[in-house]
Amino acid sequence: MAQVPQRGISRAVPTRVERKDSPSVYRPNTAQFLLCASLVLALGACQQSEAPAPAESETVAPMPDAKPGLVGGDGRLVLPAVEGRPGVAYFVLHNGSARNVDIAAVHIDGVGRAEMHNTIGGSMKPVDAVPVEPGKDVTFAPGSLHVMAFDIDPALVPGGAAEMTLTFTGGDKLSMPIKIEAIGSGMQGMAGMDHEGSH
Ligand SMILES: [Cu+2]
Repeated sequence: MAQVPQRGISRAVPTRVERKDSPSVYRPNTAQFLLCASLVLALGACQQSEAPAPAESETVAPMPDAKPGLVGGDGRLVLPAVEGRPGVAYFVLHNGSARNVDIAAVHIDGVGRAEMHNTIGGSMKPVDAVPVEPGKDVTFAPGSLHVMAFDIDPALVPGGAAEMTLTFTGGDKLSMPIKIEAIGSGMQGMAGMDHEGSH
């Protein structure tokens, strides 16, 4: 007679394999991603997508520029003392081309809106375009030309970096890295400037 061997364990053991269908979401460094995205726009190819993130000790160096002869540098975004207020960004642009150029717009990744302003006689006014002659620099610095940064992403924190893109009249663009800084000793130039109510 056939004896069915009695297995020690008769209770049904679920053998279903836990298949978590949660996709393994790869979250690239947002700044890197945006940087790359900007480069795609600026260069037409993401040539540096494999490059590791720049070392933090590395000083801000001019990025490859899309518009020959134009070099941006010294970019920094100073965060407001109080979240929700506008920040201010500074940079230097060198026009090494043989032509006049006009900065028509500024974009900063992580910033909802960026406006070029000029401070004249203690008050500031929006600037539509900033001309730069061949061979000359234009410097955005406290007390003069500056970029007001509205609606700043809280992800932008002191010590971090972002990407700033200048758009020139005619549509050419130039991107450069900018350092994120806390408001500090270098900011006296903005003291007393009230950006509220005017925007
Ligand atoms: Cu301003």
